[in-house]
Amino acid sequence: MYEMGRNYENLKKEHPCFGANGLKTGRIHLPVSGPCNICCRFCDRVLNDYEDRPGVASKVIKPKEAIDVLRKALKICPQITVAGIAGPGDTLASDYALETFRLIDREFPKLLKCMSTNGLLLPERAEEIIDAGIDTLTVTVNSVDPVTESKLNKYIVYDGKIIEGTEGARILIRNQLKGIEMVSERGITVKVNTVLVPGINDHEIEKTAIAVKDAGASMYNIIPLIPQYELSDCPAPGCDALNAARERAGDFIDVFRHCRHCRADAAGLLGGKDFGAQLYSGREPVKERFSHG
Ligand code: CLF
Ligand code: SF4
Repeated sequence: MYEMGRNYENLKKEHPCFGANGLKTGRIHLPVSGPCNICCRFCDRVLNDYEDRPGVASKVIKPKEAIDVLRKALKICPQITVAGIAGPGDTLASDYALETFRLIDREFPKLLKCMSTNGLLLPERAEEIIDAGIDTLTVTVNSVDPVTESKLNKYIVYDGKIIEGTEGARILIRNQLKGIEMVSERGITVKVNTVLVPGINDHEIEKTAIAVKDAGASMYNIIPLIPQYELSDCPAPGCDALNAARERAGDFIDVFRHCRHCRADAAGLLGGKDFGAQLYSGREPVKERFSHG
């Protein structure tokens, strides 16, 4: 466990997604988590070498392979300070992410361990997350209103059942906020991501920012919709709308403004070239750099 990482002020110097200089500090995403337990209406998870967005990886790897990839990555880019897991599915829908973080804690104790989740299983798995030594946790909360959330999320899979519409959305939101409270009270620094979707959740960004801040989140990251799947006809927000939403949220919580919408297997400096092609044989370099980072 990286003790310094538990201090928010230190994270601002060492974690590129919490304000550290993205030209000097880097992150790697280890794509160990394939399945997901909810169905976002904008999600299109695929395996390929060329798309530069969350939810995409060249392949899904096993926890032990992730350690080999990490060792190689640190040789190529010693500025990497953060080992993250952000999909391509949900990190809590299977055990692979937590298993990988336990291995990282043993092998690379100085690295910050950063996990990203939709939060559905956060309350029931909070103890495991704390035990694995996770330093920073990102929870994607797209709305705290079940009616709005049901326009963004088709269903959840919970307790072995598919739960649709506002009923599923209500459970998801409850678990997200409860989970944020549980882990932040135990010293894990929480960032919340919201996918900004024009006409659906853009009018209630303040409400979401206030709710997640009250639950214990320290940082807020608003990322623009990449129109796909059921929302493929929805327009992506422009820079002005994105900036306006960030300004409004900034009245209530620290806002991160340099998100690169990383692939689930991104590697390198946040502000630099991705070198995933060197880690995964056969992969072509991606041009630039959505799940939920
Ligand atoms: Fe990865 Fe996300 Fe951790 Fe960063 S990314 S799990 S907090 S180490 Fe960062 Fe990439 Fe944006 Fe995510 S730039 S998509 S916010
Ligand atoms: Fe799951 Fe993330 Fe896709 Fe939503 S965006 S369905 S949480 S993988």
